Amino acid sequence: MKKLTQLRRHLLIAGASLLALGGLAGTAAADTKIPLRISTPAVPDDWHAKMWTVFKDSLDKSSPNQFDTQINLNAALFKQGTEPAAMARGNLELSAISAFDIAKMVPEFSIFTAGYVVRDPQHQQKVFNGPIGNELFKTVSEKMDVTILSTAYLGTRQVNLREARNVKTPADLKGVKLRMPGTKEWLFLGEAIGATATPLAFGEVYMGLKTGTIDGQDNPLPTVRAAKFYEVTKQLVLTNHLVDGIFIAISNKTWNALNATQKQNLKAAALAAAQYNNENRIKEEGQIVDFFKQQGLQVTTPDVDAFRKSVQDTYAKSEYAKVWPTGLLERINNTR
Ligand code: KDO
Repeated sequence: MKKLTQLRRHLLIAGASLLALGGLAGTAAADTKIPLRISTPAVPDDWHAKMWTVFKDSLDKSSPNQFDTQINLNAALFKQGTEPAAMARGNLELSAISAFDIAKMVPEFSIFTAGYVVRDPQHQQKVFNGPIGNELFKTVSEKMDVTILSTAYLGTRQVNLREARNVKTPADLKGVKLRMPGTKEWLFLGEAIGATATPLAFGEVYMGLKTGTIDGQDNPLPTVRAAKFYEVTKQLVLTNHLVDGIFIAISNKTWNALNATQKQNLKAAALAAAQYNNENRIKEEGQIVDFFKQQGLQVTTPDVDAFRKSVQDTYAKSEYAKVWPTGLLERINNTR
């Protein structure tokens, strides 16, 4: 009887040790996965939020058990605009950064923050997937310590007002407190279209519109839908003032530590994500106006040529244009 109890105790101890070993092995496997923390202010229902799931799925398929992809939306991990610094410090692996984020560190990139330079999403892809993109992305890597993997179309920015007004030219936006993201390049764009630009983080725009601390905001129409800005505004003015892009970028600390196959798979995942975003966003932009009309918004078309002329003149005379490399604007214009 005593022998039997002793045997049982031995068996129990052996079992417990095996379990512990199994647990350790499990932890070791998880620890060897390369963490890919992603941070974006995008709201879950927007295409450039959903594209990260496409990115994750693609990577899990091509490189099973190698990456631990963690998607953080709504600026839950890093505040809007602070992602590039976090990536350079090695506190964040991936994000989709704007031309405005890049222009802070690579001044010539401000050419893509200027209104009416990029013509449409196809033009955007040709510019960034060709020699211009290659040259500029090399400088981005050197100066910002991040590698751009693909270019996603954020959409064409439109003016969205809390109270309807007759807007034909930039002069008609005089005195309108238009929210822009909080950097001087963004504020300059808001002023260039004729408004009084005021900085506010994306996450605070809905409340700003609801309470009236701002008179309007600008964003692509799919974002106006996804972030529900249509609930607290009465008008969309189709200025088409910026064909906006965001760049899927990875910290060089992470990128340089990968082997060639991992790099290839990561690049493929970023291209798949951008393609998913681009196709869906372009399709939605083509049919979304009816949705806003059904929601009771006025959708009006201003004199876009007057906006284009005024905005292009404003940029041409600005400090920004002084640092644009000679011939770059022509090269962009001539990209077809
Ligand atoms: C915005 O704050 O208006 C903006 O559209 C700027 C973009 O660069 C990007 O940060 C975007 O917000 C967020 O991803 C939310 O859609």
